[in-house]
Amino acid sequence: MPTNDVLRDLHHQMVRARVFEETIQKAYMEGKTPAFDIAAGPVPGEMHLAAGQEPVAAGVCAHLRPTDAVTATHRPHHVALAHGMDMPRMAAEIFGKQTGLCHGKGGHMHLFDAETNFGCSGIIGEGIPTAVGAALAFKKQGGDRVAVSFFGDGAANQGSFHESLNLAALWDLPVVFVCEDNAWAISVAKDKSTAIANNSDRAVAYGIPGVLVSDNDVVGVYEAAGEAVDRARRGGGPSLIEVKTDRLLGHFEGDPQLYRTAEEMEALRERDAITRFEAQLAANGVMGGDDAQAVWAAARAEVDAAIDFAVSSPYPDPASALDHVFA
Ligand SMILES: Cc1ncc(C[n+]2csc(CCOP(=O)(O)OP(=O)(O)O)c2C)c(N)n1
Repeated sequence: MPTNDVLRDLHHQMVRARVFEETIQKAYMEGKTPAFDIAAGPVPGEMHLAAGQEPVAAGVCAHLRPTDAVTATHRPHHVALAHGMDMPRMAAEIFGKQTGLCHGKGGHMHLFDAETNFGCSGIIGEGIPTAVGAALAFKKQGGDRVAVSFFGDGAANQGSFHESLNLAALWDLPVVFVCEDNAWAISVAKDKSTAIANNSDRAVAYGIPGVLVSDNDVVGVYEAAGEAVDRARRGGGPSLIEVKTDRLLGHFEGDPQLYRTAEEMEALRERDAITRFEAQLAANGVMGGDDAQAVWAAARAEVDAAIDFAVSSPYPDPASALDHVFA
């Protein structure tokens, strides 16, 4: 069982990610209604939020150092924050501002941060071989850095998943594969696209450990990831972890979600991982209700400051449009 300090830290990380997502959701919807106009408002383009999936990011990243490499997906905010990305520069990137991590040219799906060795992509399955490449470099350099790839259950049906696991196992690389199984790939239910129930079972095909965390429980993720990251650091090779998690919101903001019933959505909200964890912390005397409220208030202040920084930052100079662009 993690120490009380670790438990409080896991809670803090989940709360700040949730508050960030809720705040971005509001900013994103500004000016986009009544007829949904994806190009309108202060944050144009698509927006994929990860509310509900915080346990995966918090539980895994608690074991990482900024020198470890992390790749994530088109739904990257919870992972980026848990891995230590600077929140104001991340918010500025999402708002397309000059002060953003990529000077506003990447947007919310393309957050790159050399300081925390973080990258993500709108291309499904892209981050999996990229993490394997980082792990290969770490192994050749010596030392104990590890790479972690977060990806969705839909991505696990891409060839890049299988090719990556094969090479990582063959070369015994320090990499941890983390599948965030939220049961959906856009509007396609996992059981309509995937031959087996648990992607963790696919580890057997590559002779590596496969661990299933079946209930979106941050402590379960923390423990599974602790073992996998430790194994990778000690030269014990790759592992695959699958977490059954929950996507509380649509695939993208503006998604009418006609493929999910109101009852299903309500059931998801009722089993919200943060609320459940808070009840558990209170029952075990780790954190009372007032302490939890103080964490939410501090997260709101942190997120508001980051959004203010983003909103008040300038847009990039149009003359710089071709800077940092490779062709
Ligand atoms: C190579 C590629 N194919 C298709 C798409 C379109 N697409 C965007 S998100 C998505 C579903 C991804 O599902 P999953 O990997 O489960 O992640 P989740 O959205 O559930 O987090 C698809 C097919 C894409 N972006 N890239």
